[in-house]
Amino acid sequence: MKFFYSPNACSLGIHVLLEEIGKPFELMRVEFASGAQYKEPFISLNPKSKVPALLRADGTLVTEWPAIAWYLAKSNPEANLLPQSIEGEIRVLELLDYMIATVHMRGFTRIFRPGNFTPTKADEAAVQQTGRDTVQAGFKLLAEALGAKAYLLGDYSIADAALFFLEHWAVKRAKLSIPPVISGHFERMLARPAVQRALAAEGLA
Ligand SMILES: N[C@@H](CCC(=O)N[C@@H](CS)C(=O)NCC(=O)O)C(=O)O
Repeated sequence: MKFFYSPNACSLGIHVLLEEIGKPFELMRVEFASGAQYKEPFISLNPKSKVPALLRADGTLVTEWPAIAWYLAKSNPEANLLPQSIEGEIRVLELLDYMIATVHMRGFTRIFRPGNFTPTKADEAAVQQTGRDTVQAGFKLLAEALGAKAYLLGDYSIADAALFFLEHWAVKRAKLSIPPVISGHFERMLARPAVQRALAAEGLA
């Protein structure tokens, strides 16, 4: 299996899940600095020009964070990365969609790539502020979802790996404050050997 990633991108969360599973995989770095995601050979493999992407042994590609995480959890049941009940599964899907489609794509992407949201340079600061507001509102809701539990669903699941990369971005990239219960979750994630291995492999430790 080949895992396409870029250091410090949202692929970090999938990297954590691959480390949790512990089976061999090949790390394929996509150099965003040189625009490799928009060039051959990557663009033929993934015309979406995005990471994460997972190339499986049968030659088929899986893209989109929630789909990759779901595939990894379902194909490695012994890793216990999903709740057993339908109720638990729909809550994971609900959280994943919110974290990726809203907090990442409508929040952090505005902060990191304001130029994607406006053609006018002078508007970029306002775009970034909207991004910060979206992220802060997101963490408030996620803090309520987490409550006093150690992990979002109680037991560790793929949803925690998504929350982890958002926390990492808030603290290390965007320098945003996060609610205390989210900080506690971040610390628990940082203590997991799989997280430490993923950070080290991406040069982020
Ligand atoms: N909807 C996609 C989003 C993936 C995404 O936005 N990835 C970013 C990195 S965090 C990317 O590859 N960006 C490259 C670019 O837009 O140039 C998913 O769920 O995987």
